Amino acid sequence: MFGLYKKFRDGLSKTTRQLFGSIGGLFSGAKLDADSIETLEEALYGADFGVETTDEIISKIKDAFKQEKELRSQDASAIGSTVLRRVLKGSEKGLSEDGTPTVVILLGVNGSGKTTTAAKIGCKLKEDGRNVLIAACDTFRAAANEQLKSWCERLELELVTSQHGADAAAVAFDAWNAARSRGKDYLIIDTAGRLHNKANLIQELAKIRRVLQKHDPSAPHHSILVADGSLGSNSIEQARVFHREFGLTGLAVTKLDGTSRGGALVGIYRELHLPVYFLGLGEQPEDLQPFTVDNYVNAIFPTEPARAEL
Ligand SMILES: Nc1nc2c(ncn2[C@@H]2O[C@H](COP(=O)(O)OP(=O)(O)OP(=O)(O)O)[C@@H](O)[C@H]2O)c(=O)[nH]1
Ligand SMILES: [Mg+2]
Repeated sequence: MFGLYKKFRDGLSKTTRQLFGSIGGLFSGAKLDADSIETLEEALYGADFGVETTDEIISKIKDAFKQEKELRSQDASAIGSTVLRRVLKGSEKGLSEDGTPTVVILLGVNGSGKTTTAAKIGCKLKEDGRNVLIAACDTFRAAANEQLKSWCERLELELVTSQHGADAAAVAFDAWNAARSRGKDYLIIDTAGRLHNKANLIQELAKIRRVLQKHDPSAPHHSILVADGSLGSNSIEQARVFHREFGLTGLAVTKLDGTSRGGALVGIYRELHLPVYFLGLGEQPEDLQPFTVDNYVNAIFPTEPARAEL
């Protein structure tokens, strides 16, 4: 379990450094003063935790500071941890088996990590003993099929390929049939991030959903927005649009290893109540990890030196 936590800690270390690096480190014993509390406030904004959560954390730190002048950065971390745990209550979500097959569709803007996340999720499910079929429904980008194919070869996953320019919904329809007839537990659908324009993309996604529902009215069972974590507050806007247009069941937040803005999922959860399935903490298959509040909060606001090691 500690190994898994280490992945979160390493993957989110840029965010934690952003928060505590500017106020003298986390377990250095440095005392907080009005200036360092202000610096921490700016850092929380900078890490995209959002106004409400930042205000809550900072006002609790200020209250504690008034009562006890000896406040240290680890006390601030403990306060951050308590607030974040409360805010994120209920935000974990897994890929429950809800259909035969369970249909998982990955959506998101260009470059957010959909294709690699589809392969990584497939790999995870396979390791858990599930039968998985992946469908290449990004028929717009010329190289998309090849990219997914090479991932699936590497991870030994079954794939339904598509021709460049084919009707993505028809590919999804056939892929569902293939998954059903081959007795697959999960069908994972990769989609395009960009078409000629946004309206086209939304229409194509809606059509994919319609044809899947001809097979199974309850599909897709998991509609996951793959959001690039380094885009910070932009990802909130993406979540709003995709949720309004498609109806999401949750998020996978990628590329957290490359950013100090690891807080955006908190704002998305607060506003849209969209839970989080996975975090992307690096480029390797094992760097995609199921989201847990414990690991996320402990990595960002460590409360014991053994957990920090930064
Ligand atoms: N460092 C890091 N890189 C990631 C992560 N997730 C995805 N990437 C990289 O992001 C890049 C884009 O990923 P793709 O999976 O191709 O993104 P996409 O959403 O399918 O892109 P389009 O098909 O063009 O819309 C690739 O180089 C991935 O390796 C992550 O968690 N960490
Ligand atoms: Mg792709």
